[in-house]
Amino acid sequence: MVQLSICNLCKKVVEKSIFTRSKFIDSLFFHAKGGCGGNGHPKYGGIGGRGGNIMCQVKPGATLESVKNLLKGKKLTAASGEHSLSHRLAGRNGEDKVIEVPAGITAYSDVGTKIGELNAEGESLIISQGGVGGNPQNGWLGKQGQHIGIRLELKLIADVGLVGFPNAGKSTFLKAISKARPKIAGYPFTTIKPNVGVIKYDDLRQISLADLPGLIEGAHKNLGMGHSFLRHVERTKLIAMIVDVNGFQLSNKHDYRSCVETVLLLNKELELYKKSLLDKPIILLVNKMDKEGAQEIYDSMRDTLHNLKDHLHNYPEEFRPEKIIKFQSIVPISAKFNQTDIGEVKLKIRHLLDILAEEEQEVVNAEIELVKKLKRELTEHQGSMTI
Ligand SMILES: Nc1nc2c(ncn2[C@@H]2O[C@H](COP(=O)(O)OP(=O)(O)OP(=O)(O)O)[C@@H](O)[C@H]2O)c(=O)[nH]1
Ligand SMILES: [Mg+2]
Repeated sequence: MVQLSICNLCKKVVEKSIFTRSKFIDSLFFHAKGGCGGNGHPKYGGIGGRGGNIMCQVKPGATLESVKNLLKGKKLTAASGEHSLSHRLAGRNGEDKVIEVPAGITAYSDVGTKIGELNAEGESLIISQGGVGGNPQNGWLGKQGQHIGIRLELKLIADVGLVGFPNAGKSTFLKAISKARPKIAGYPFTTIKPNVGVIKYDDLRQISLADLPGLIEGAHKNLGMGHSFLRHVERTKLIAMIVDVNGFQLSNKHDYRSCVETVLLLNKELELYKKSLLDKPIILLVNKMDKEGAQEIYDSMRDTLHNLKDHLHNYPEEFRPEKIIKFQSIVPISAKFNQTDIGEVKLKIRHLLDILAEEEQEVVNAEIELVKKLKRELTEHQGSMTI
């Protein structure tokens, strides 16, 4: 079992400081009620207006914080449909209520059913239906709108997700490779909310990179910041794991972990969160190579990092993941001091994403060919039937 011998008090302090400092919200729960349908007019056969729907729509700049401020803890209700009147038999529909949300939202009902996803600007989704207006089928009485508990979950949409223990240099790397200016400091949990930066290339190609709060051993047991931020890695195409060549120690109350051990433990935390994350291409960045003695340490573990599987037996049970990562690339870097290293990683990331895009295109092309073939066979079959 992967778990640090973290004392409860220490855990509480860590948790408290995270939640009191962090304003970032990546999930939100509220009640929504679609508008009531208007009544019909039995005498003249008039139909009541439909109640307004409640919908979410992607708007650049929107955040879940802005949604929370809009709701102020209240239930959201859309307008009722108009009754059918003798001078206007078709009652007007109630106005829809539109909540502006950031891209990357998944909406779930209170029983956990997925209602839908919103991933791009302009997309919208009805989360609570307005009631139908009164008509002959419902005895001319407008129906109540749908009353539902809604959970919105935000998953950042970035091409690359940075994963590592605290202090490994994730934010330093983000700063070096993009124009983002995240907070950097020599203590753990400096980053308490995800930051996204954009890597720009000379030919105007852009690749986005998300710097996530550090993981610690036992994140799957909700230690430190837990696994909650790993959800943002789910939508990335590539994972960049970053480790300190000198290893990691959360505090002097915790055990020291060597660089290879941190790699194995991160492998295990990713696996415990969601095994399928390990199907993504993953690169390993061994950071702080400018430090004294770093090259010797790197040389001594180089073979192990390239063939983790073959060296697993040298590590105790609690370090052994079931599915071991085979890194696409392992690059020693100094995120803080060596811009040449950063340039190399920049090219590698682009290259890997291009390969991935080509592979996806090949799958799409194969599917198109298959559909064409089936259509051809069907037409031939139909032809032979009519003879
Ligand atoms: N010598 C050296 N120090 C580095 C390098 N990269 C980062 N650091 C230092 O390591 C410390 C942690 O860097 P951060 O970038 O804040 O680390 P992080 O992984 O974002 O940490 P959290 O946000 O706490 O998870 C800072 O003091 C950095 O200056 C490097 O390449 N060489
Ligand atoms: Mg950071």
